[in-house]
Amino acid sequence: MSAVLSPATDPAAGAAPMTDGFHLVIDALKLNDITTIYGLPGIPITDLTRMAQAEGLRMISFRHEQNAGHAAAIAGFLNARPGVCLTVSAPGFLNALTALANATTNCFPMILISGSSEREVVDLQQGDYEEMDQLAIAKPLAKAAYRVLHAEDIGIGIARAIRAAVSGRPGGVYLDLPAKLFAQTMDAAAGAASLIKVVDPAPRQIPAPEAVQRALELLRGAKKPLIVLGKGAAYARADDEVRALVERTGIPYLPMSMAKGLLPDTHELSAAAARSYALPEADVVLLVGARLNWLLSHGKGKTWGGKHAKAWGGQKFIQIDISPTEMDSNVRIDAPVVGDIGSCVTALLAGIGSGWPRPPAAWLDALSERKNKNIAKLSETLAKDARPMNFHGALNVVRDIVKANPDAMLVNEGANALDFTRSIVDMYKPRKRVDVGTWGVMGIGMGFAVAAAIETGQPVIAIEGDSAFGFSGMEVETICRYQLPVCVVIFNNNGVYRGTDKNLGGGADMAPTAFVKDARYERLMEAFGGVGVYAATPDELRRGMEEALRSRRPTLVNAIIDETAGTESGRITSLNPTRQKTT
Ligand code: ADP
Ligand code: TZD
Repeated sequence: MSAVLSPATDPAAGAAPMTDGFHLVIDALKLNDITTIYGLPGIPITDLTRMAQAEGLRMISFRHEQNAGHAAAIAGFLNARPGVCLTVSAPGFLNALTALANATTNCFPMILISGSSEREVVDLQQGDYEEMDQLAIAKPLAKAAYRVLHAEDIGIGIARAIRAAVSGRPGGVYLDLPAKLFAQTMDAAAGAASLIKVVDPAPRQIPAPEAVQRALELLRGAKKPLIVLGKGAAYARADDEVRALVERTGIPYLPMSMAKGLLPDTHELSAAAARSYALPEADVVLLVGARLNWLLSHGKGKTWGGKHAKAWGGQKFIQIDISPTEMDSNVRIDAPVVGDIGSCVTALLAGIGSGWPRPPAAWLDALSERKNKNIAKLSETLAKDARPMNFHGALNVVRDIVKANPDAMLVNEGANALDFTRSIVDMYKPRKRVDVGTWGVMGIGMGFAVAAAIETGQPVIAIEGDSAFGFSGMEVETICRYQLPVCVVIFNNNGVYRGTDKNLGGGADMAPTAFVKDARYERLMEAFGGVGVYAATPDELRRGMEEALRSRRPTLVNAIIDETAGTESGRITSLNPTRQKTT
């Protein structure tokens, strides 16, 4: 417990030591094992950032709050503890809101702490410096939002924020700290006593035995069972249990993108390479920490059993999730199992025992056949050494490098750069892949890369579309400043999706999707003392990445990709509204 002496007290005269709002915030975070703050200083939190550093917290200072927010959110995902982002009022707060909302959407535990202006002035709308009713604005974007007005309530405010962020379904929490709070003083002993070390912040939630029985019965009767692993399963850190569930039942599984590596992608029961066959054919699907949202075509239509539904009554779903209201959100869930994944899978395993019958050979063989065919086809495509380099040529290199460095973190954003990387680059260990998630949001790249390096100590490879990189590119300075082992690889095809679009009006402006041609992105990294690499061939890319991983120096590889490669919106072209005929 740190304490400052109030200037008003004279220790010699025996007056009690005092503390203040600044130190109570810092002490409350430290008491709850929060060791790092991601943020950007300014009024009224500049001194808080300095004092936090003085008190042994790591203060990672960014160039834009959105990136600090994304860093905090992914730190939350990687640690299953809230990541903390600290910003100034109004504009700084607003800059971080995309990250807060993205954290809530993706179920990442995060706390956004923003300084704010004086309540009296804000509420009367008298025009304070950076005036804004931040709490009201944050509420619909956060799982919970709180404001602390009195120093003696800081401990409670931080405890509530921590519990709200990590208990049940994790999410983003907003904590509003008005400027005046920081300077409030109170007796140091009373201050210490007001702080709370949160006991069991994310309590286990044990599933009901009858829910487990219902699920087991359904699974036992399946002819073509399938397990879908989502990022909730990665977050839950029940790696051994999830692996045992797959291996003891022998049921094939599909990993969602951030669940890749929970079991190695090369596992014989991975059905990833036969996804488009497995989803519509499966008769019983066990969802583990994955929502039936757009990423899984809402559990219906031709991606699923739609075309056969009439013949065999449609697919049956078992869903494991901590959120009871997730059930039936898109289609009927026949066997909901509500609880934390560790407890739910453990309960299922107890019922499965050791003599669980393997799924019918016909199902396993049909999947293997498709899988082997698709893998062989992919190997052929990857082996082609196209000039100019295309996504496959470049990803053949990235795939080898990730295989040789399975502990490295992989950050991934873009459209084609995302979709191709997800399907081509195998992951070998849990929680190594972090990406655009549920929203498909651009701009997570450098924030995620910074936090991935800081939180894991491992080298980070960020595979970025050239458009995607632009949303957070200035943070290469942050990467250089903290000397982080981050290797950014930009798949540079001169534009959003591709670089070949023309102005349909025939004017001098470039098309909305086209960028400056042959931009030298690698020089951005050189500007701050990092290593820049220009790579026009797979060999140059390989050498650049290998050296970056060896040296652990901040590196940016500008990988030149054929500007005609790729498709509009990558694999989600179908979501683009199409122009209607008007005549
Ligand atoms: P993906 O995008 O990988 O399919 P989603 O983000 O859609 O994954 O789903 C993650 C799900 O995991 C959410 O519904 C969330 O409630 C759930 N979840 C998160 N943590 C846990 C946990 N510890 N136990 C059970 N469910 C969890
Ligand atoms: N803005 C935000 C915040 N998120 C978005 N997803 C988009 C805009 C729209 N968008 C995509 O969905 S992908 C993408 C944008 C702008 C960039 C695609 O181009 P890229 O990748 O260069 O990053 P590829 O590999 O060239 O397709």
